[in-house]
Amino acid sequence: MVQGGYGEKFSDRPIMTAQQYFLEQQRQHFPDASGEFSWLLSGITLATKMIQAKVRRAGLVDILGEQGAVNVQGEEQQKLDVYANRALLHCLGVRDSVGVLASEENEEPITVRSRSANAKYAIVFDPLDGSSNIDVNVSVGTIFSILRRPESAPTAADDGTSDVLQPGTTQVAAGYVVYGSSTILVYTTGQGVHGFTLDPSVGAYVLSHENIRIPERGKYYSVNEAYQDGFPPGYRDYLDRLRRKHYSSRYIGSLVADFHRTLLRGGVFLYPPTVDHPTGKLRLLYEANPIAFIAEQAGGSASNGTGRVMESVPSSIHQRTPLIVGGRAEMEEFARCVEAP
Ligand code: P6P
Repeated sequence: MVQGGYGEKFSDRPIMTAQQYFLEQQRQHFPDASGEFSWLLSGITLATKMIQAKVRRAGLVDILGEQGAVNVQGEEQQKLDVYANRALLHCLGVRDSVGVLASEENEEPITVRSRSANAKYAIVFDPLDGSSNIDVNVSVGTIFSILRRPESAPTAADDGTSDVLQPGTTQVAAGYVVYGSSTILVYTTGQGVHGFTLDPSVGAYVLSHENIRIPERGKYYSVNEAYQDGFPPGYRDYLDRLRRKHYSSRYIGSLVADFHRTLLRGGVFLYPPTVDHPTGKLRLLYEANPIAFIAEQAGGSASNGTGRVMESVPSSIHQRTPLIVGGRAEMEEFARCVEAP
């Protein structure tokens, strides 16, 4: 057995980087593809490597604290938010296959190319979700969703909005990067869910979690219990049932971190309607839909409280939604408690 450079024994399987895996998947499932999609995904891996380098040094350089500006959400922009947004806009904007970019940090979408033959894709992203946790060293994340631009000719006033206002069922790919104890990229193109851990010593994302499946039943529920009194009755009944089944509670307050644990360990994450956010707090296009696509591809499901969240037809880019996402058993119980008429 060859002694591995990681001080462990190499398995017979070669070390597979994310770039190799993208190409392998493309050869296997899209043999006629031109490689432009894999090239597009490499824009995300590059940008997130740049972001993680800043996140890892946030305490050492003057990048902590607030930028002073206020973003479209009315939230104090953390300096890392601004950096992360610029990194993604730059790295994706130079990919010829990208036509439109829409970010949580920008009020309107940015059309980087007209609907030329090449600029087929629109990408929606949250550059640094959970950024209010940055200064206290809690995991944060980048979330992205890739859509194919409609074939129809754009209207004269088209500002890219029609490219991105599509239901989650039309996503061609989705994923997130969680900047935690390690930096992990999790993505799907509809061919299962796969995870890659960044090896900073070589600067490559290496396949570490192939074909992730969310456990049929977990032992955690994840919700901000401070808002419980404002949840609709069915939600309170649902949570009581889980408690009676001896579920434990885990809540980080960073969507990517809370979902990543749910994906790997099972259970359920909820952000229900609350008094302050009667239509939910999380964003449909660049938080709920990509997370839902991954959950469904991993054998779980995701609801907006009345049905499949990916079937929601968006009416605005920064639209909010309730999100309940988890393993089969927890989501069937939720459907009985809340969705059932
Ligand atoms: P609350 C972070 O600000 C975020 O957008 C998500 O990452 C997270 O799940 C949610 O808000 C936490 O919200 O109201 O529980 O602090």
